[in-house]
Amino acid sequence: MNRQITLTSRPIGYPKTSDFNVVEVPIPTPEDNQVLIKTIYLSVDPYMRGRLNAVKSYAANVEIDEVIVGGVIAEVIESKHPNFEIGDIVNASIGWQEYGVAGGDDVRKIDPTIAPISTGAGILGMPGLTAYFGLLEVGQLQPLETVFVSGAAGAVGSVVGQIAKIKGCRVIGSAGTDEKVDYIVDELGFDAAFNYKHVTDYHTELQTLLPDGIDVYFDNVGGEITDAVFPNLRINGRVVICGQISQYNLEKPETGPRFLWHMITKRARIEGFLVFDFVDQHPSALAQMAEWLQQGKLKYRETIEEGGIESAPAAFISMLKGGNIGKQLVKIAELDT
Ligand code: NAP
Ligand code: FER
Repeated sequence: MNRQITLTSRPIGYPKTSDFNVVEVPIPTPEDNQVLIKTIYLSVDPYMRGRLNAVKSYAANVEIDEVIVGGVIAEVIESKHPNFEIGDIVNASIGWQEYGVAGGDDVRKIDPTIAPISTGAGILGMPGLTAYFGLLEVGQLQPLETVFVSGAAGAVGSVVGQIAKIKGCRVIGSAGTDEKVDYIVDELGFDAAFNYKHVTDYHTELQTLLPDGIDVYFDNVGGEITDAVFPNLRINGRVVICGQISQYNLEKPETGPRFLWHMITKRARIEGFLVFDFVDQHPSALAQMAEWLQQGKLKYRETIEEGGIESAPAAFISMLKGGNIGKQLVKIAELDT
């Protein structure tokens, strides 16, 4: 049998485990040009919170009793596609379930000799690519510039800071625990960091850590931290809107200070993006990231919930509340081969 996690009720505020249900269905059968895959790791990501709302966006929302959307790292256990064999490791979007079928064109093969396969959902997957394109393409980062990244100890933010260091930049980050702050400074080489739950005056903190201002702000969180960036931008500063996680679980939208005046005087630019905008360049970026990883220039951590498919809702909620360092995953099964 195949166990799946479905949506029982649309969350109000932070999701609760009772918003989800575990159901059992037969394992599906692949048709021509499809593969049957067995989930090894499930990825839980902030964007899934938006999919649980009734509001439709560029991607369809999850309906009540539907399987929760999401990416997995999986093993091919039956193939009706010429390019895949039993035992191949792939990245696919079958959602929160133990088994699924996918078209051969909709899955990406993972090379298990480069790094542990779990990295295909993290540093060598969607979050790593988000960091890469957000910083280098949207942010147009130049050598010797100064970077501030919020959400700096997470899957995306931890990679942003390290790429900025590879490019010879000064980088500071914010994160929600002292352990995370120590990790990004001591292990990842950030120049400085602060715990946003202990600091109250973000404006003064940013001024102290980057007295000459910020060239690129990589925004993962939004809210008050982001408000404090605008007065601290340098001339021609860039604000990259990657995520706004501080807003995802609010029951009532926030209105912040109106700081866009600073965009005028700083001739600054603000731009949002989606990692999928750069899909044509994903293969070359992944090759670059793999090289940096193998050279020891990029490091990563993962927070792995070992409780199987039933524990996916709890792992998701924990990630939304900051329980993870680096990429949050759920281990679903062992490899067969
Ligand atoms: P992540 O950072 O690994 O995990 C989420 C983190 O958000 C938590 O660990 C928590 O860390 C932090 N957080 C939660 N509530 C917060 C709040 N109120 N204020 C500040 N921080 C808060 O997740 P990720 O996968 O790397 O994603 C990071 C951001 O990038 C998210 O906003 C996500 O939506 C966005 N994203 C965008 C794209 C795109 O294509 N644009 C793609 C992937 C991800 P603390 O302990 O530090 O609070
Ligand atoms: C994300 C946040 C938001 C993300 C995608 C979105 C892939 C898109 C949201 C929408 O279209 O409503 O982290 O990651």
